[in-house]
Amino acid sequence: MHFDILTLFPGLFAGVFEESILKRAREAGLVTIALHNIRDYASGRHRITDDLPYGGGGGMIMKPEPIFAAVEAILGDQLGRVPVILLTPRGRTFTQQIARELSRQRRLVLICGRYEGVDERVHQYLATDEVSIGDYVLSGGEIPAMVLVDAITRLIPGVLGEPTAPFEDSYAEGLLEYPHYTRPPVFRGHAVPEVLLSGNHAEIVRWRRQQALRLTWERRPDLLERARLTDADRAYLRQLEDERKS
Ligand code: 6GU
Repeated sequence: MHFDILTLFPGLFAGVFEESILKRAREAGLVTIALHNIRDYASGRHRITDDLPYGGGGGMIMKPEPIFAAVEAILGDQLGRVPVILLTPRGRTFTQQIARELSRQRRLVLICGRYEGVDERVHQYLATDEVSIGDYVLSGGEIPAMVLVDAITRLIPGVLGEPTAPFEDSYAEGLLEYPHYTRPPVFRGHAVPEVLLSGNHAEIVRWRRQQALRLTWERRPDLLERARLTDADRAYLRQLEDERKS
């Protein structure tokens, strides 16, 4: 996967791609990331990238010309064949499903908008997709772009050690994850659940599944509607409902 990230603040990305899984994915050649400063594509002595909004009002608006020029220069004859994603609060809300869909591309362009706004012509005639990472206000699309790169990279075959690992993650299965413990067996009087020390693998699998179901039922019952559930899962959830009533 190749990511082209267009931003007015390339410095914000320093470090994020240089540790842990992203670092290893890049070292293995599974992911390449190019940061492009939009200002380098602005014309004139001052290389201005924003301007006042037509119609008045506060805030500055990102001008269309430097953003179009950057995408056209970066993509060349690939223009029209690579998704161009604008990070903006009005985009579709990013989910694991969208991460999976985007991970199947070989190249993605990510445009980081600033919150005050991006000229509407960029939304309409340059972006092929618009993505938000949730219902809260950020100063710009840089952190959202990092979120996309991280979530998508984890799904690229070979990035995580074990090929099945991402599908065990909470949202892939549609449930929150079961609780994890490591040594020591008793920490400040709080013991690790007995079953995990029992060596009974079938019991451990059953306990973890039930814990995942209980956590999801308590905290994110909305997820249960789309989760893939077995008959045993449904029986356990009915038991939880009955316990709640009594
Ligand atoms: Cl993509 N941009 C901004 N500015 N704020 C956000 C966002 C994006 N997603 C959530 N909040």
